[in-house]
Amino acid sequence: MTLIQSSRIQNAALAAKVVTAEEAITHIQPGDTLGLSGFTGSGYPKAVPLALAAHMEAEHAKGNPFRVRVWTGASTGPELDGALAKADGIEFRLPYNSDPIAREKINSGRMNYFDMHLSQVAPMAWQGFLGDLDVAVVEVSGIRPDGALIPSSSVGNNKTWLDRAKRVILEVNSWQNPALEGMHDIYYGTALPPHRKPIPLIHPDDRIGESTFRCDPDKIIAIVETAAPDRNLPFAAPDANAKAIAAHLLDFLEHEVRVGRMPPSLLPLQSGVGNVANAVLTGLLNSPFEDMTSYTEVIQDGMIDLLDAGKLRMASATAFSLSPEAAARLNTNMARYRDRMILRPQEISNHPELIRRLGCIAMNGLIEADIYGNVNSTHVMGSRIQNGIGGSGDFARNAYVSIFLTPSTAKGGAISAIVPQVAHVDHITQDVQVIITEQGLADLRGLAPRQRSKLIIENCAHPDFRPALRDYVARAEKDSYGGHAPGLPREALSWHQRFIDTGSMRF
Ligand code: 0RQ
Repeated sequence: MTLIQSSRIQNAALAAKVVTAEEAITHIQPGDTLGLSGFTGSGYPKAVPLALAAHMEAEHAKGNPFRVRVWTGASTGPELDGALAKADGIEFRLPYNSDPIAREKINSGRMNYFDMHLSQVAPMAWQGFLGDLDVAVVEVSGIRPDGALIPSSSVGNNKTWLDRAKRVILEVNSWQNPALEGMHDIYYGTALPPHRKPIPLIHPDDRIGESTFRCDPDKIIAIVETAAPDRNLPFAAPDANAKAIAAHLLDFLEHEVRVGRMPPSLLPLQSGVGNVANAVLTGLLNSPFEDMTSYTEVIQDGMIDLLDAGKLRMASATAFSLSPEAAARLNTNMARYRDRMILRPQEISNHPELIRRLGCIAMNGLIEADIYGNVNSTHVMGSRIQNGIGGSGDFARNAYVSIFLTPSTAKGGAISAIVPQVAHVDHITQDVQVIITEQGLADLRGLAPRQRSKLIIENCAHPDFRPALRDYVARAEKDSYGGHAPGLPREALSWHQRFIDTGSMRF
């Protein structure tokens, strides 16, 4: 690879450390733990992981095992998770992953994966719970004359990786817009107990930190220059189900405003990943709400549309997750958006204290929910990981109101998203206040399990699956060991077993 030598590196001592990606990876040894930048397909290193994957493949061909432990912010891109997983180079990974090759390795038992709450990654690294961090590999968009690092299109755990790693490799990506400078808010006030203090953030648009990362220059062992785009996958256009889900959500929010439980500008919005979440944001475009804010983890296309329409006053997150079209729109007008967007470390964007204080409206997707309102966000049929819990737990538990959204069926109607009992639990019934499908909405607030089951079945389940669910509940209420949350253990997971055996949950 040739050296680019861009003007993005304005510090002479650091400019002298520019090398090729192939030279940079000589600082990475088998068994090392790497802290990599990257969150939902933005701001991840692109050249070093590719060079490392190629080197691993060459070593594996010679019979020399070369695998590393990988910590990231959340999902990255094919050049990182995809390439390293394909090379069989990841021994262990945390947290959220959406890469299909890595998913396959995890589900085949060849890659260890620790799926954890996104807000907890940095604190647990500081607490020493995760072991030592050998090398940070972090993409930045530039280096200032004083050596301060200008963050890229995601912040994620980069502050912690730069602080904790023994050695640091930087990628300076000149594809990233220089006008990103000033958008970030890097908070340096966190501490370990018993020295923790309240985080001084009262409104979603408060700035409480610095616009750049600090990094001891002596730890920076190599700098690689790149000019490569983020992953930026297109979103599916909202289908009829997504539009119906968005319409039910809008009805609910309008009702909450009418009865005085929310102000007319709502409360800070958190929107999960995926097509349904993005469709919901699009639905808010035609809502009566004005002057909205968001305190969330990713800024998706729908949020850019809301900003453009003047409906959203500002958006706080830790990363972008944009289609190529929205990324181009953002890049062309970055200076205009910069004052209305803030990117923060994920321990702050997802901090339970802040989510509770701000009163966020949490809106997340799910794999399946059960008749009592427990939610599985992660494991298909209880064992096959789809992505990971991501930030959904951070928000669901601490939100003002926690809403889950899903089509009522999956896989062409073969699977019911409403089941007698979830096969894996991510969000317990106490953290799930509203469930919405294209069929309708179940407002579970203040309801006992027997009341919840009726509402979820009648309002949310697909009509094809309602008779079997009603039958299950009727028999459970008669024959269950206990009457509080009636269930029939022998039958509770039989819907999943039927799918595994026949390819369908249908009777
Ligand atoms: O798989 O593409 O192979 O067909 O799951 O499902 O319907 O496209 O929905 O994109 O909104 O994702 C829960 C996965 C939903 C997401 C989940 C299959 C379905 C499809 C995607 P295919 P859809 P979405 C904060 C929030 C956890 C993290 C989170 C997610 C694929 O929302 O990862 O909330 N959430 N983070 O076919 C079998 C079922 C299924 C099913 C869906 N019941 N059985 N397969 N699928 N339901 C943001 C961050 O943390 C970064």
